[in-house]
Amino acid sequence: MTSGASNEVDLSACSIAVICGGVGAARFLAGLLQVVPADNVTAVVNVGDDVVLHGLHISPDIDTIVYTLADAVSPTRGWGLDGETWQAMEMLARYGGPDWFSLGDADLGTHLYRTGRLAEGAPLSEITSEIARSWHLGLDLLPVTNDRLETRVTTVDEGEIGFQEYFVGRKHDVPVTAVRFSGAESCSPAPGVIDALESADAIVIAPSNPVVSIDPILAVPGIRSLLTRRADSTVAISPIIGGKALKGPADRLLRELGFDASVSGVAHWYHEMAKVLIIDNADKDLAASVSAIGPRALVTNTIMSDAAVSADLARTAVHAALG
Ligand code: FO1
Repeated sequence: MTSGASNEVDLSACSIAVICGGVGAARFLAGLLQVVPADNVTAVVNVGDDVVLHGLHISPDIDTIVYTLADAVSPTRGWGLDGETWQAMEMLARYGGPDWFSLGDADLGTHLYRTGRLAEGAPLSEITSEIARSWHLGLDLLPVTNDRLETRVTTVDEGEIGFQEYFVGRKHDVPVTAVRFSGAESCSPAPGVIDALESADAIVIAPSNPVVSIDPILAVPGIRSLLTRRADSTVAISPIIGGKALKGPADRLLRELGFDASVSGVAHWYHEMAKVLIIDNADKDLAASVSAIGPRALVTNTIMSDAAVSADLARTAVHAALG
């Protein structure tokens, strides 16, 4: 266990790939872009949360990262746009249309654009880079695959439902017995994903939900074996702090699927593919048991309450991966 990495390496020359889910990953990327040039960074993003509603293709994890890095995200929700209006949803509700998944009027513009470009035959990766470019994000933003990949959740009382039906429709407040990623076995990594993960000096698994945000990415053929082969350059950040997830159902999903809802459970989850697991100060007493499971525990502040903490966490993670 070390209390932080030495800082002698010049990060401006390092290429970094980040395995990303939604809100936690977006905050981490915002910290990372304070400490390394954006064009050194590639984000490989989960698309298992994607959903087609009202005929529109919605990519929540991609959009959460775009809006966060563009400093346009709603600070209270962590997703969607700040200063949003909801007239389209109100009109939909007037007609009794499905309004359980809140799509703001400006946010709808993103889904209209993405859906229109998909209809023209553009791959999701091309559309995502068009969207990232229009917000001047600078980093490479890659969906893990351009193919269909859908996180499906089996609940005790209803059987298998879609991820957003679970996460939003039922407020992730129903017990889960299984999670699967429909389409995983036949999908392939999007252009640039394998190259980025093969060539990155450092790989960071962002503090996202291991079960439903990181695992869909690992389920894409070739990704898990690549990260396992490159474990020596890979660091994971625990999204579980003091046995709890800061946001979302990561703790209860780990428990419901038979893992400890703790940094030890996360260490088991990532032990093959990360040489270091960064855990929060709140879990310093568990560092020895994390290191005994596999990844070396590195204790620091992982609660990204402001830009400075996010930057420090990013700096610590990259130095640990390079170390
Ligand atoms: N999360 C909610 O809890 N309620 C919503 O109504 C909701 C709408 C929504 C619309 C666009 C978008 O990009 C994200 C949205 N999210 C909403 C978040 C979404 O469920 C994400 O998948 C989660 O944040 C998990 O990554």
